[in-house]
Amino acid sequence: MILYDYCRSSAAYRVRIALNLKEVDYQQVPVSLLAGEQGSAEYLARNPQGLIPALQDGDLLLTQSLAICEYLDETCSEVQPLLPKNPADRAKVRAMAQLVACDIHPLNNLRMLKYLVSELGASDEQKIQWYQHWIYQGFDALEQLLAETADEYSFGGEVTLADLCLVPQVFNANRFNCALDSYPNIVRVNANCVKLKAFASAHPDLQLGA
Ligand SMILES: N[C@@H](CCC(=O)N[C@@H](CS)C(=O)NCC(=O)O)C(=O)O
Repeated sequence: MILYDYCRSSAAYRVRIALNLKEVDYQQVPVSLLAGEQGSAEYLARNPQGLIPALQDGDLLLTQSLAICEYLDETCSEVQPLLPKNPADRAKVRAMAQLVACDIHPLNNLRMLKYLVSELGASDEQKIQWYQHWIYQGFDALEQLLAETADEYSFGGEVTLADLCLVPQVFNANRFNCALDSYPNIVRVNANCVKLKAFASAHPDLQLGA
């Protein structure tokens, strides 16, 4: 498989963790967000949204990190399931994953931050305030959900899709100096996950182009 990737893309970070957990051999092709390569004609042919990641599996080209993670889960179902078996539990795990991927991350995406600064004239300080605001609002809710479901990981004692979203979001929160003291469940789950090899080797600092 080929992952069109960027080291600090948190959506790609989710997929790197999934590929590692599933023990899939894959090749990384870096697409630099800093250089704007996501907007090149070559990349737009792979993902018309101009967003990273995209995953190529033979002739199949997939976009959207959660869709890719679920594809990997279904096609490599014998290794480390990412979703519980029970429908109610699956819905809870997906809700935590989507809280991060659909309701925090898009508000703090690069194109959003660029628009705030270049089109709406936000200062650097306002940009950081915006970024932290949406993290805190999302983490307030996630912390409450985790209080019900978390043990070692977001949903009990097994790694799930929720953890694949939580860890990159905590990485972003730390990059933007968010105070995480009032989120003991988030901090604990993150610390447990990053000890695992699949998470550790997906870390942004260890990727091509980092
Ligand atoms: N919902 C998409 C989001 C993908 C996304 O926003 N990727 C970011 C990097 S984390 C990106 O490519 N941003 C480019 C930009 O904002 O111009 C997914 O989960 O794959």
